Amino acid sequence: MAYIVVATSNAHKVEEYEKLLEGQKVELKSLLDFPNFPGVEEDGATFRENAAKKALAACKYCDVPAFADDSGLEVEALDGRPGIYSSRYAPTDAERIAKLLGELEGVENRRARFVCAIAIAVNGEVIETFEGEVKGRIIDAPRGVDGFGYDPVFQPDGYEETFGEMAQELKNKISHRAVAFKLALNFVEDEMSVLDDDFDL
Ligand code: ITT
Repeated sequence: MAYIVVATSNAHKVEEYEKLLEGQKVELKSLLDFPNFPGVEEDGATFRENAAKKALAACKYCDVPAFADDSGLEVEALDGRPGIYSSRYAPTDAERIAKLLGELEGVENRRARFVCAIAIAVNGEVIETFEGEVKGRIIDAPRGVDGFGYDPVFQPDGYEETFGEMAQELKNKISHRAVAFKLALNFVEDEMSVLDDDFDL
């Protein structure tokens, strides 16, 4: 079966993409399957630029179609921080959450959004990028142990649960990643000719 590489070493992202790709005629591999992949410096100014860099590097290294996701949390009261620096904001998920709640202590405006940019690279070229978002708010103390990253403190609009409490199937319907991925999948289905003949998505 043809396979596609998602250019991430984040096992939680891989799990979400495996679910999002369920039922499609393609096998998903990730950089966890390519332990010697040299890595990419995420020095772009935007989610889209970083996603494009990651997708291109993986496509060239693995010699198959690849896509990458660069994602993060933008908090209104922090002028969009941590944004593209979400994974580098502090060393661990717990420290990132603690730092975020510390910065927001006493701050009334809790509005935030998750953003996900997905880039697709085929035959050594980035062919398209897509962006998805989910809006919500940052709560005062973590709730739930599911998901990853900032999930336990993010409550999406229209729901009582945080992403950390929500069933994965539901997060996978409404998340920034799900929205961007749907756009990417529609594009691939419409533009199948850009892919190899045996790439039967
Ligand atoms: P790769 O670059 O290998 O894909 P990464 O975790 O470093 O893995 P990013 O550079 O895209 O990925 O950083 C995304 C960070 O944003 C991630 O580490 C989380 O802290 C946060 N984030 C993104 N999507 C999230 C989600 O669905 N739930 C919670 N936090 C998320």
